[in-house]
Amino acid sequence: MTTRCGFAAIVGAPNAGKSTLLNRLTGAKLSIVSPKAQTTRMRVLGVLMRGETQVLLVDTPGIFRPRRRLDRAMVAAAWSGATDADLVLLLVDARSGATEPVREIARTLGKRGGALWLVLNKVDLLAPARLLPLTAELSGLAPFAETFMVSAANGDGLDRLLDRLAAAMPEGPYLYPPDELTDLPDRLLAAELVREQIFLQTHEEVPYGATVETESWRERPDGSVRVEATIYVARPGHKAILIGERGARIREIGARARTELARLLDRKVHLFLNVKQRAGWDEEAARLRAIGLEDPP
Ligand SMILES: Nc1nc2c(ncn2[C@@H]2O[C@H](COP(=O)(O)OP(=O)(O)O)[C@@H](O)[C@H]2O)c(=O)[nH]1
Ligand SMILES: [Mg+2]
Repeated sequence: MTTRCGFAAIVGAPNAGKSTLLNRLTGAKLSIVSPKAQTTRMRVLGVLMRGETQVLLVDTPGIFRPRRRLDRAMVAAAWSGATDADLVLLLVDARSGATEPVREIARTLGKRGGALWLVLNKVDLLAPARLLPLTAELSGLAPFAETFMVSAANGDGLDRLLDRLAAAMPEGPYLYPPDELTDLPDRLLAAELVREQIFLQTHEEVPYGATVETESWRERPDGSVRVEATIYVARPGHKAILIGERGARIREIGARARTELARLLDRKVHLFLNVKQRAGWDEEAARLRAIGLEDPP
């Protein structure tokens, strides 16, 4: 039996729907999603099987102009995801269209060479007539070998995309066990699910100023797991917001994250959250490493 296996990286501007696409294609909530930009901070791998082919799909942080050390590490992780891949998918929010950041990413990808496909996402939100001019405009910026129009939200066009992806993978042995969904360690997954709730339940700078680390992970004899996680916030005011009135907010964050984690792990979870203030965590190499990022030079 000849097997195929390769890496396909999803890159694009923040909010294009990269994480939604990864989750939809793998059928699992691997990468956290929120309506806010820059939710994804690290590279997340999804393992997809299509016949005798293993597609290793890589979700990346959005590409934008970085300011903080954290932002630089996120953008560096996105570009390195693209560099290591056999194929790069530029995912574009078709409703926002060819914005200047999208054009810049397209031009950069075009110059780097390598196999490049264009995927227009969120086609559920706009009239089909707008898609052709957009395709033409973007195609002028980089040599896309193929173009797809999809909705990561409702699944339109994804079957064809997955078929083409599988056919494009090079021959080779599987790099991951076929029944594995991701390379993300459970501890990191737990921290990410807490961070997702922070993105969904708090506003303005609060989610951007917070990071989550799993401090302890204890298997219990009854098959459940006891997880303790710390949320670090950059500002004292943010701590009060996260905790909420009489602890209501942090309880709600914990309750929802626990439900999601229990579903993904398929076991009972006890989740305990602490909130600590730690000014400047987003400039600390150790904090970046803790969330799977390498410190950029
Ligand atoms: N209507 C619609 N919304 C989408 C689609 N794909 C993603 N979204 C929404 O766009 C927002 C950003 O999605 P996310 O996957 O976090 O984008 P990322 O920053 O590129 O990873 C979320 O609110 C998603 O629910 C789509 O195909 N259609
Ligand atoms: Mg994302």
